[in-house]
Amino acid sequence: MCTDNHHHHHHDHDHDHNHHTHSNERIIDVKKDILTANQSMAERNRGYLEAKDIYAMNIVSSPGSGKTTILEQTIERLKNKIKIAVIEGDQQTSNDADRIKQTGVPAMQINTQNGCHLEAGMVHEAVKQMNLPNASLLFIENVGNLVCPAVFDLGEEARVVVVSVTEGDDKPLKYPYMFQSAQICIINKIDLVPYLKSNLAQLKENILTVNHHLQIFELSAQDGTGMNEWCNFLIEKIHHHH
Ligand SMILES: Nc1nc2c(ncn2[C@@H]2O[C@H](COP(=O)(O)OP(=O)(O)OP(=O)(O)O)[C@@H](O)[C@H]2O)c(=O)[nH]1
Ligand SMILES: [Mg+2]
Repeated sequence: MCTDNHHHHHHDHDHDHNHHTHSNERIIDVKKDILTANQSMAERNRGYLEAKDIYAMNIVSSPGSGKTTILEQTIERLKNKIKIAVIEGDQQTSNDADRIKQTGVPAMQINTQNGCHLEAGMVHEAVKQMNLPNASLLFIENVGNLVCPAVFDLGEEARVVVVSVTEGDDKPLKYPYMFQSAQICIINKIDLVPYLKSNLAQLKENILTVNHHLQIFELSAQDGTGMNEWCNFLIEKIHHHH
């Protein structure tokens, strides 16, 4: 189920009371209910996480931009300094949770089946089952999708949008809602910039055009470029948070 929270409230009643109009209105009402229910569950998650002093990050991107690789590399560098756990969202397979477990930190896979995003209720169930330690860092890797996860709050403290340089520098302009809903942006795979026509400066300009508040990190999760800066930022965040 995908939806967006724009254009829901004011319908033009142009006296076109045919069947088509009615069923569309019903769909819009159902979508609004889903988002309202999600939002209240997200607030419950937020309260739970806050009480346990858990800093939760919702990692969103299109498929294959490198979310799991970034998490693997981040965990290797931070696991001896911070308590970390991961919730993995994908339509099918436990591949990503299995990859994270290799690093030695707890991971739980959520399969959304035909769903294209995680919802707060799914995270609620996972968090309860995982019995997370106090004062820890929780990464939630969302389903690879640059559209739907933008409107589903999971109760996270920060949202991180990952965009890799191979996706083309126009992606922030074409999918602005995701970039507008995030506070942090990771540009990944910068090791590939020399092989591409797309332009890193243009990508950054487009990111800031849609959301000039975004804090940008340039990474190569493959060769480690930028990882120190990213990890220092996380350590700082966690210490500030406690
Ligand atoms: N060259 C290069 N390849 C990378 C980098 N980061 C990830 N990759 C590769 O990109 C591919 C996808 O990486 P994943 O970490 O699985 O991406 P993901 O965003 O978790 O993918 P989904 O969960 O399926 O959406 C893999 O083949 C990685 O090895 C990078 O910084 N540079
Ligand atoms: Mg992944």
